[in-house]
Amino acid sequence: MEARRCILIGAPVQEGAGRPGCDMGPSALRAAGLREALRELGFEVEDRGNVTPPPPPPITHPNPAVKQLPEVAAWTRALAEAAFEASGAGFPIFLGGDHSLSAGTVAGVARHMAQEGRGLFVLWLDAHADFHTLETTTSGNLHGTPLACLTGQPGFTPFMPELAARVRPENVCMLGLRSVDPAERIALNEAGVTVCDMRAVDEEGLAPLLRAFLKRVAAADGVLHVSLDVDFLDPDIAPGVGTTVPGGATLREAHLAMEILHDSGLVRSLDLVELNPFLDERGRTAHLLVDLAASLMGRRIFDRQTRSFLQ
Ligand code: HAR
Ligand code: MN
Ligand code: MN
Ligand code: MN
Repeated sequence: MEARRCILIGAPVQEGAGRPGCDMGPSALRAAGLREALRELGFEVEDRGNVTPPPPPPITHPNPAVKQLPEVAAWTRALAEAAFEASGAGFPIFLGGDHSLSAGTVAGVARHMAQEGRGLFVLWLDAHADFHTLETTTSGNLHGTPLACLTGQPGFTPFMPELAARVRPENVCMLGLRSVDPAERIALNEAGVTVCDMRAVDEEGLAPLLRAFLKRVAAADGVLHVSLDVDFLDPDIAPGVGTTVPGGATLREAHLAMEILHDSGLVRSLDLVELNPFLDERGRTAHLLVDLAASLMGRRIFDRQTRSFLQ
């Protein structure tokens, strides 16, 4: 891939969320200056615009709670293709859109990395586990399912597009977790996903938890996809999301996570998801996401190694 090229891909998906508004996410992230922030860091930025999904396939699922499965399946197919193409050409940043989009983006990135012989690891920054299957979801909102789908949990075929490459559950780390449904708890107890809930963050600190995971990624010669759900953050600093859960990451914790991720050199792609501009306060959450993305991509003021200010 070209190391200094960022590729922006809009994914205005809202069919997976319980309330409308996430389809405005890509526009808000653009308006908040994502492209300009990346250019300032020295990246070439290619904005590929928004993905358009194919017509929804005629599918229904026996679980009557499930909502808008055909639409989400169509998005997944289109986004997996867009992500596969973009990962070969630069560092893709997927502008959501609700979190159901990650079933497609991560599958596409995983397919590219599999071709290069690199195992893909995923850092899931989220209040939620998003580990429901189509059978277990009770809300029926499919943004509660992508991590189960992309790790190949049972029952997604033949409803969702066949995965070209699945991510091993052992390669996934959830960080920021504080809202997990009963069925997700059962599935996660079996799955082998690394779980860092907010209590672990409180007791041990975010940095050592994240560093332990990054060490595993590096030891396996893997690469990392970061999926950042707005509700990972505390609602006091990030109100522009439909599923706020109190007690999330602070501004400093979130930036520190991004800075550590950048320093690792392991991150190859990023989802910015669940931003709902309709619920935001004067663009505050959109601006915060842009700042966090900039930290992940290398924004710094001081180099602690050389003890000098960066120009
Ligand atoms: N677990 C709940 C459900 O399935 C809430 C899922 C909410 N998911 C997101 N993304 N907002 O993390 O309905
Ligand atoms: Mn590549
Ligand atoms: Mn989520
Ligand atoms: Mn969430």
